[in-house]
Amino acid sequence: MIDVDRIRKDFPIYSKQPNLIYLDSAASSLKVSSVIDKIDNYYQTLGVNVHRGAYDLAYEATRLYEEARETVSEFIHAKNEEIIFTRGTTSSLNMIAGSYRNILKPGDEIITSELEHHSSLLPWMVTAKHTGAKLVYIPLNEEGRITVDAFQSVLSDRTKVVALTHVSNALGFLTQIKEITKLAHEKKAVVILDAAQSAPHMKLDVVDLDVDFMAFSGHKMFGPSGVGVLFGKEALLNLLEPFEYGGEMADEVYKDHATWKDAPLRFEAGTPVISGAIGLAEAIRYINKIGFDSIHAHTHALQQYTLEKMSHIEGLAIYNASSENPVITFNINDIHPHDIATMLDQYHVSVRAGHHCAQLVNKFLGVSSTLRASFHIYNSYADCDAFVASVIAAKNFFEGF
Ligand code: C6P
Repeated sequence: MIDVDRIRKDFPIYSKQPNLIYLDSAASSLKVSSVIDKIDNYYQTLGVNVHRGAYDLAYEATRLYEEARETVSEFIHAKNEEIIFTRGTTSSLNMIAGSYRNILKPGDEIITSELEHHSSLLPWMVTAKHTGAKLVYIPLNEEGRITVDAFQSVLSDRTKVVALTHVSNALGFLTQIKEITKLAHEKKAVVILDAAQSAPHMKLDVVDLDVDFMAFSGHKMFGPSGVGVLFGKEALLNLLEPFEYGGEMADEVYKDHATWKDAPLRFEAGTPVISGAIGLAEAIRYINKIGFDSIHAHTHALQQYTLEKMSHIEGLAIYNASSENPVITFNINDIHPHDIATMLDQYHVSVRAGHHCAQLVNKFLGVSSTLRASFHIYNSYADCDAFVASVIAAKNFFEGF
């Protein structure tokens, strides 16, 4: 059971913004004080580079950085060699799609979907253009979900890459990725999973899911912005060309050629995101302490409670009542979502409005934009009540014109 009053003491923003009703955690979660302290401590007591210096401070910074890698690898059941620290999900997915420009050939197929965030779609769209490979979309079902059957209908011997979202940021739907991966592997295709929205809400086990690559960001899971993770199976990573070239990723350098280290350093050219990695590891320790069962029970209950209250408001279109992630996506009659969001802000309610960097979802729904409320462990039933009251007030206000 989550005690929200107790949890809020871990998030310093609430002491500075006591009226805050934050329902935009799918964009970025609030930050936990132990993470902020850990980052502060690194800068206050170390602040030096890793993997380079032969002095105590450098050894300690390296120890903390590599300990962070171990925390991440345990979190998703990977090996340390399979964890690459990046700038975030976007950079992780761009790295992989970029490296496949050396591998894909005309006629090869990349399976994707209209549910993708632009960070999962656009890198592959550009890689397809560069290589002559073809983007193939899984037809979504009526509700907007990817089904295993629909995936199977587009899978073929030409499929080389399957790049899919685990949980849609716009609708919160969960993809049956384990089943999809099994089928993709029968065709010898690699599976790249965008776990930006699932990592903050559910246990991810890369051995169980068997995906080949996976990406997520620190800032959506109580950690810092500017850091993320690219997981890759060790054997595959070491077959890929490095994505960037520079410090600490080369083995031997000659005048006319060079050899590369193995993963993960092969893919971490230059000074890495040291404080970010250390902060992310602390965020993971915090999540482990709370536990995904409690996180899910609490946020699911808030989602159901809010959906029930919203069902009594006339003129509301809710697009994802069955969503597995705690996200409610909706519109109110013909009122523009940005007007509603601005009005909700008057009631200290923060939600996201727009296309959520997933324009194909809106095209699928036949709307130009939507409102999205998303929940996490610091949200209370009082937040839900205030949100619903503000939606009613905004609706009444705009309908009065
Ligand atoms: N979605 C949202 O409001 P970055 O920005 O690199 O940390 O994550 C990109 C990204 C990739 N995939 C999914 C499924 C995502 O949800 C996001 C980020 C935020 O929905 C900001 S656009």
